[in-house]
Amino acid sequence: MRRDVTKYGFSTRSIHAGEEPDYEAGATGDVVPPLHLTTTYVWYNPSKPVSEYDYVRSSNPTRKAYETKLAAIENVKYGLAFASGMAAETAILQALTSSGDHIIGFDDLYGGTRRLFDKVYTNLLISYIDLNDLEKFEATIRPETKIVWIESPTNPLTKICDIAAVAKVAHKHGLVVVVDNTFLSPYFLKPTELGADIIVHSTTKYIGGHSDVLGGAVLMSDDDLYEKVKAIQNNCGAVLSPFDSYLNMRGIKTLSVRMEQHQKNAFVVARYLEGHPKVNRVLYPGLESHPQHELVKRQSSGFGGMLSFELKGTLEDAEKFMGQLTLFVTAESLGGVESLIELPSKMTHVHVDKSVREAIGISDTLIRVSVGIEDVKDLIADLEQALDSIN
Ligand code: P1T
Repeated sequence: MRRDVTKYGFSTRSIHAGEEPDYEAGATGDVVPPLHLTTTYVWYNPSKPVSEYDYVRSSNPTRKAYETKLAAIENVKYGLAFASGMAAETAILQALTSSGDHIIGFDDLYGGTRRLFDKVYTNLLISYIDLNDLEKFEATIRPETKIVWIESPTNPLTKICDIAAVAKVAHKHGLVVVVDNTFLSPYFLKPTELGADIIVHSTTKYIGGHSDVLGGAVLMSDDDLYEKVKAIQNNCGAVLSPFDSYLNMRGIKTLSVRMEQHQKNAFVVARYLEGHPKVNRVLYPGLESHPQHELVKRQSSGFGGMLSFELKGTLEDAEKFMGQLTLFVTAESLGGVESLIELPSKMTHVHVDKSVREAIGISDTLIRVSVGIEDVKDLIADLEQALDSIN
């Protein structure tokens, strides 16, 4: 190891952490580390492996490099890569809970996370509350409560959680604070610096960045938490493949420039929609009109590329508008270079009860946008012609 990357800034760490040019005499001199596809590793004899690696599920040089890079950009000690965001979430639940335990979740989590809690972990008790009500949060904690689960901004309402305030109460009661940092990415938000114990990512989104790699990650600095989640990673086996690890390492190298451009475009789109007479409200944390704009400014260095807006009219109007778009693609997921648009009430959050959706503000005409990094004038022109086409 010739260099200590911890002293460098975010972009430098994104590019160099976990990677070393190959200077060994007689070696290839690779600047970019090679992709190691082998599933198993040779031993000199049954008591002496040739290297630290024995079998790919336990560890692999490419995944290790990627996990090191992930940890470096989140400013934590350990990174663990999983086959999907849901696999990463499952590993946390497997590692830290047992039957009868209680979890408190922010009331607007990604629909798939709610489905995992409600439909798979039926042996756990789950309370969904507005975590900005700290008194209610503290009153909801019971002796069996193990975890508080946060997204900030939430998916799709872009609600912000005061992570430091929640962590302070949580730690008083011995809870583990989990923050899903998928939306802002480590470029804009460092949850552990605000008191979070564990960070979880759907790396399928901004980390990969090109809508072509499914993956998840769990990050932390605590040795005990690491050992527990690492044991689940190896024992249950939902690891990220070497090839996907390689692609995500490549994705991370441009994370900072992509996030800046996502945000720049999101501002233009949010302001355009906010001024449009056919739009009821726009939810983008960067807008002064966002109810928690001051909080998000205080705890993160940016606002990201995700926004939601509510169209005036009916579900049919929303569907007609989306059907008229030619550049925005109607699809689930987010965080790729291309702009995606979706209707949470019929797509990502369709399995959340309608009464729950309505109670928290996911109306039938709420549309979520993952603003890509195309030329923003093309995005605006597409929105304009589609808005013109509805009554
Ligand atoms: O899809 P997967 O990589 O398994 O990640 C699940 C997940 C976890 N956390 C958040 C905040 C997410 O947004 C997701 C996946 N979300 C979508 C597919 C979506 O369209 O919102």
